[in-house]
Amino acid sequence: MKFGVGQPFRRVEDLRFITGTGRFTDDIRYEGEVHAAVVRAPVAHGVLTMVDASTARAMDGVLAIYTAEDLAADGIGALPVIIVLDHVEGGRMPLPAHTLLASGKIRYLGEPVAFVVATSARAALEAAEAVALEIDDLPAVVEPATALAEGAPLLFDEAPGNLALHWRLGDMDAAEAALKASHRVVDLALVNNRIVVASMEPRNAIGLYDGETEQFTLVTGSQGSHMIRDFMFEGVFGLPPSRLRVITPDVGGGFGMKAVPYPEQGLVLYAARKLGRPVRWQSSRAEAFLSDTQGRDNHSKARLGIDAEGRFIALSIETLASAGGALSAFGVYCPTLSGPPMAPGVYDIPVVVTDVRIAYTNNAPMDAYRGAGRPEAAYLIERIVDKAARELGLPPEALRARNMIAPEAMPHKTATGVAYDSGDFAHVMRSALEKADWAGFPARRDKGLGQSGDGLMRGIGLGYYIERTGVPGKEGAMVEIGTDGRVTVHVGTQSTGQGHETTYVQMTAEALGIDPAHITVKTGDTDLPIPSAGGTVASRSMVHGGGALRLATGAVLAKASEAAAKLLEVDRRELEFDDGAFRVPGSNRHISLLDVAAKAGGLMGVGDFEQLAGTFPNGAHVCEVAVDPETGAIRIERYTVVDDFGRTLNPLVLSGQIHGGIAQGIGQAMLESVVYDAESGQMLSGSFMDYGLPRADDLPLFEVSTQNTPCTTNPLGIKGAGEAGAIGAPPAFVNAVIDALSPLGITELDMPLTPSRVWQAIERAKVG
Ligand code: SMO
Repeated sequence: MKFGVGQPFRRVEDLRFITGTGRFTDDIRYEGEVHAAVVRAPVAHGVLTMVDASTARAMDGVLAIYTAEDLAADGIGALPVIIVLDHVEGGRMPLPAHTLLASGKIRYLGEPVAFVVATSARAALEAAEAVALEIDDLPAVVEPATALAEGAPLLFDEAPGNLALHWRLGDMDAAEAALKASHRVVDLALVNNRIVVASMEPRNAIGLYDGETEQFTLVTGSQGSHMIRDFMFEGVFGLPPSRLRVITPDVGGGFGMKAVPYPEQGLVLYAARKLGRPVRWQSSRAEAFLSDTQGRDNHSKARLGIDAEGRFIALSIETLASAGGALSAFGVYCPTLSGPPMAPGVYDIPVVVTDVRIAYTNNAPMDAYRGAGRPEAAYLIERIVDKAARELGLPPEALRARNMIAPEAMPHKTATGVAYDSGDFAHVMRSALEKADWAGFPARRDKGLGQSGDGLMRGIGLGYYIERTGVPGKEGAMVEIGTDGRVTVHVGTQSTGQGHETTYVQMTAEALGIDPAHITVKTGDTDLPIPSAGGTVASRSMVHGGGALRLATGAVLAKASEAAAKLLEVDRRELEFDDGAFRVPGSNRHISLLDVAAKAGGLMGVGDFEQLAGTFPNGAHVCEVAVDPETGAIRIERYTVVDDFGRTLNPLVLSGQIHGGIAQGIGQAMLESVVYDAESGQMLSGSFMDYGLPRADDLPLFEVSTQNTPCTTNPLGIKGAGEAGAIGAPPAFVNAVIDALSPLGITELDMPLTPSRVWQAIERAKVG
């Protein structure tokens, strides 16, 4: 089989990952390096009256202890806020400074207060524990509704009423009028639960400073070295980006959480400059629970207006969301620019409005988590459509089919202003229903019933998602062919486990007709010779990076064909390129690309790509569950997905992405929940003993396939696939469980559907 695009080649990076020879930040050592530990706030809300480091400073091995005062004296600024929006009433949202260390006030549990550097990690930790904090406790608010309530304790003076942002997309009056004119209005209240990101590799950072050149280097696990560089120097150090090099080696999971800058990255650089030594910080799992950005936490009330023919005519959503106790870089992005535009999903709904209030709350800062706003949108529309079908007495697939945007209507501009370019939603849904044997489900449901039944309550659920990926932006790539026949591909996207090396190697091998074993992918370094780099977020890597690589291989071939024409003494237009060689048709004259490169002293081509519009992957998830009414435990018996990704580069890598996404989506829907004590703001779910991540035996085998409709806004025809699994899974799972429990009259249940929550709902339903 020829190695090329579309084929299920095994991941080239896995040999090093499964043999323990990957190179993560923690595998990198620098001579003379020292270790840092963070002193973190032990309370969620309080006035910080004193930081006493005198005992700690005198401890063995301690080199320095820095507080907010030290940073201020050295002119160190705050972390940048990238998404800044206006209130719907007018006026810019407040921008309270996200400083590297707390000063004056504590606003969330685990907030960094002081930074300890010592000769060993152990000495740093012990000294951190000896730093005494004096804090006058304040009552905490951990839910957006309580934070926004009259008289709630105030987090930031700049944000009256704890309101981070009041934002709206659409016209409330128009929606009210349309709802009033509706034949029927379906209501739904739901909570999209707050979850931790739980990357396998926790965050880390090593800071280096060269006193002679005054250059900084930051080694850190991130979703893009270039973006972290730009963030760090915008505000924090007040220096041009050229003064900082960021290196990101292998990374074990990011999911949005590692796309943003963190205090510790600035602190290791600061300490490295102060001490003239490399400074290393490595997060523990306990710190990750407290200080990594968390995801979701949307509390929504929605109404869907339907006409007498079962057509959707209006959707109105009111959401409360939280920003946490510090404003993260994209902190307000998910519930505003990202989620609400996707509120109508794959349905033609003429009037749509989303009104959102984002509150400052005494808990971890909020930011992107796999899907970043689109999972919230998909969950809401797919839950309310399912509820509507039940109320109307229609099969859920029939109500969906009746309202889906037709392929003939593409491109389609939604009421929320998003231009879907392509897709055949009804076809994809039918395909998924067939593969899932939807029609045969009633017989399977009956296995639970009667004398000989197993007593389990079975249900089947459908979730159709659409998301916007690869949002407009630039990306660069460079391809170099050495005189030794080695090909090096430089890209600015960052794999955190997705298998980018495989797909980029596959694309390059096909374009250049070169043995994949001769191709190396280089990424994760701001010194790479590429024109631009946006990192890996919003499922953009293949859309943008693939686009850039296509241009770069084209550029290298253009140069090579010129050189080949000279070597073969023919006009360049006469040459054909096939299977790695330039040939003169009708003769046996030819020269391989590698020979051309060797004779030309090496070749290189640069790709400077701009994606002008979004891509719209979409698909249907079908989930089948069995609920044990005695215990509330849920077993997933069958799981089927059909996706439209435009074009499949590598089906093996692709299904790996979908599997992982489903696991995260089901994790959120079935088990995961960050719980803060409502009064103290202490975290009650601060370890994997208390926070349920899904394990392999919680999940079934997934049946995953594609029905692709090429994307028209991307030259490769692809639609981003990285986040999709996590978007379709929660509604499919919850709809299945509610279907199972519907004989008891249960129509709403909030994630996570843990055994205790399900059991309680069953018991309540029995009584009620
Ligand atoms: S949640 Mo992603 O890295 O846009």
